[in-house]
Amino acid sequence: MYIGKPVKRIEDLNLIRGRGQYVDDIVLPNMKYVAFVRSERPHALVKVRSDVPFYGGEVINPGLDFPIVSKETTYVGQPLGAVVGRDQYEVHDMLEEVEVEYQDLPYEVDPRKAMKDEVKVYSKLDTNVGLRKEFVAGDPEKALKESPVVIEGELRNQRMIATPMETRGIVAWFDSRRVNVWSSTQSAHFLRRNLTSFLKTDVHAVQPDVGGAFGSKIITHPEEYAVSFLSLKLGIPLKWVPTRTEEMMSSGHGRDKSLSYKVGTTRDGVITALVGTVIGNLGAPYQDAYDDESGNVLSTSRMILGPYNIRNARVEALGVYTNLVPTTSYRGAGRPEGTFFIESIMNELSLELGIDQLEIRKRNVVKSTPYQNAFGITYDSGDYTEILRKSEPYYEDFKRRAIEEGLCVGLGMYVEITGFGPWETARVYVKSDGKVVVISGAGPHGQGDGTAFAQIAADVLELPIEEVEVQWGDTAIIEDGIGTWGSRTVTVGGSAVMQASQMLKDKLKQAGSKVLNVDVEEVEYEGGKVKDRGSGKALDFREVVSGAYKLGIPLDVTAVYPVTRPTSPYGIHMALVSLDRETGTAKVRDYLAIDDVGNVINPMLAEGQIHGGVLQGVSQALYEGVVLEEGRVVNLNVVDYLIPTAVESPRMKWEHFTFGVSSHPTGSKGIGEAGAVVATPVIMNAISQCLGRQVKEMPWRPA
Ligand code: MCN
Ligand code: MO
Repeated sequence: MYIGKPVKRIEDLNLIRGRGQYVDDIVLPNMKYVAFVRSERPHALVKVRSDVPFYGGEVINPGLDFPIVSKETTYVGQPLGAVVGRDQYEVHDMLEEVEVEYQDLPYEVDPRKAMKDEVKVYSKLDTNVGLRKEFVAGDPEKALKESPVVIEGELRNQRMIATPMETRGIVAWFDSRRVNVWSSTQSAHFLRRNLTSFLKTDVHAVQPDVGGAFGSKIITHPEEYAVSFLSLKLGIPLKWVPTRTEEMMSSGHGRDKSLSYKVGTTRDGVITALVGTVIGNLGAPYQDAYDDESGNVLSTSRMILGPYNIRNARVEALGVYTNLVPTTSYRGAGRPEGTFFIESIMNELSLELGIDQLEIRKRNVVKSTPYQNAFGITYDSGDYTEILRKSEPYYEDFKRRAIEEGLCVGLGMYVEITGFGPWETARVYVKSDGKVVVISGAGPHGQGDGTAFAQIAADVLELPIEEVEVQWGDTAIIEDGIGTWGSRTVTVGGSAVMQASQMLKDKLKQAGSKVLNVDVEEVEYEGGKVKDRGSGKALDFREVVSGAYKLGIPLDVTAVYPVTRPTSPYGIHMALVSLDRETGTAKVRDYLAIDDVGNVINPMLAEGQIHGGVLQGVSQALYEGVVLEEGRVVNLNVVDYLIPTAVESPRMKWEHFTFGVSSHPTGSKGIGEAGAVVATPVIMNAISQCLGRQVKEMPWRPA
């Protein structure tokens, strides 16, 4: 059995030997390069004069300002058009031959002001409010009035930049039949669907090796539309790879949400009512980004209730357009914001009422599952009280060390939603030499799901894992697919692999029985062998396979696994933090994650996800965040933006329990985002405990 074991990543041998193939490694004959002229103003009418061939919005999307601007730009960094040249050097020189005349228009980057519609962030909008929805349960106003304790305030979750190791990038080539694209993306299939409808031409999309994405490579970006279009128009292969600064100014930003709240409790800290308004800063009105981010604003609003039994609640969700780069999913996609809001509130209550942090959570936590929260989200399984109990000895130990060493303890609990639908595909086939090939319609890009798929297929087919090869990220090798996001891949994609492997096993049994000349009911499959129960005669795997080929029985199956409902991982994390009273510098001394993600397919991969996610969460609390000056982001490189390194990574420990599984065949729940969902409030709560008051803005920088 491989499931549940720390099998080493099958992905890594190539990558660590420098044999990965990323977009920028792809070179095609006669390939030319593309560079984009980008807006330098947050809101303006533009006129372009160019001494070199220039392809603007009027060429690519006549009459429209998205994906490429025709007339009116709505954020700094927005692509106004492209130039095409011999190499990266020539195209960047060519950019200097393009002159842009701006006629400035009033701009607004603050969603609270943009909501008033005094300034239209884009002239074709009727209102800057792009999304407005209310969630209500019980009678929150009455409950609030009757609450002996009421706290109120405003929490801000700052604008972030995903910043994966590899930037975006695309190569596009029209081969006279279809447009072939290689893109640093989270889904070849999603990209193919979008490009096909934009170009009205058949598209073959490939996701080569991808150096991370963290949500920023889900949507189809303006540059991907433009480069594909130009390759078709010019009939030559084209490549675009941005500089790091370009990437940071024009790839989707994340988070940027606030909550103003009123929360009522009993005297012993049981929440009786929650009333609030979530405002999400959508940035500019680019439809592809809106389709992604509006869902995140709603998810924040519905998940504000957290793992707590809150029955009287009203949350108004607002998504507001501004003159900033559009926001899109960033690791956790709405759940980190919701978790930050409710966990900050919990900690504030603990400080206000003088009730221990763990104790106040115990008093509010959901008592049994399945549980439907007041806004209709189902927490499918698990035992929330039990996980708090399990955390107690660790918490006591942290508290003792805090006193001894002059440190502070922060706590954060979370529940989230993973394993989104609508479906995922998997294809499994056997070559005539007996090698099994597994193909997924999802698009892992660093997580290691390929290894998990191999584990699953090897277990179902009862074969050594070395016999299984895993492929993904190519629309030509499997009919369709969804992608990798929302911590769905091992659960949804893995369940598809499980089903396809079972279907293949049935085929193998069928073929084996034909070769043995007995009824299929007479044979059993074990360890890759097909055995006739009556005579005891057995065929080994290779004999079954070659027999199947000779008899004309295809060993090639595809499963489409439909998702009936997502699943809810949950857990409790804690940190020991030091705060220098003179400089204000906070440091994370120790970090403990306790999670229940149902069945764990590969504990090494799962723990790795917690490490990465936690570091990103810690970094949101202490380092990262865009700095704005006059409508533009000014910290657009990894040094000024403060991307954490190994030095900033705290010592971490991971404990996991399985108090409940998901309803999917794998029984797993996602873990790809959990660390980033909860780590931020853990750190902010530790700092707040040090200070004796709740800090409501991030990052906590010494200044
Ligand atoms: N896993 C497991 N058992 C479980 C859950 C997960 O063994 N019960 C393992 C899986 O086998 C897989 C990994 O943990 O190797 C993550 O699986 P899963 O939780 O299904 O999440 P996804 O594969 O769908 O990954 C998406 C998630 C998201 S949404 C973001 S954002 C993110 C993240 O993954 N971006 C990442 N982690 C990232 N890690 C890397 N290296 N790069 C990114 O861009
Ligand atoms: Mo994601």
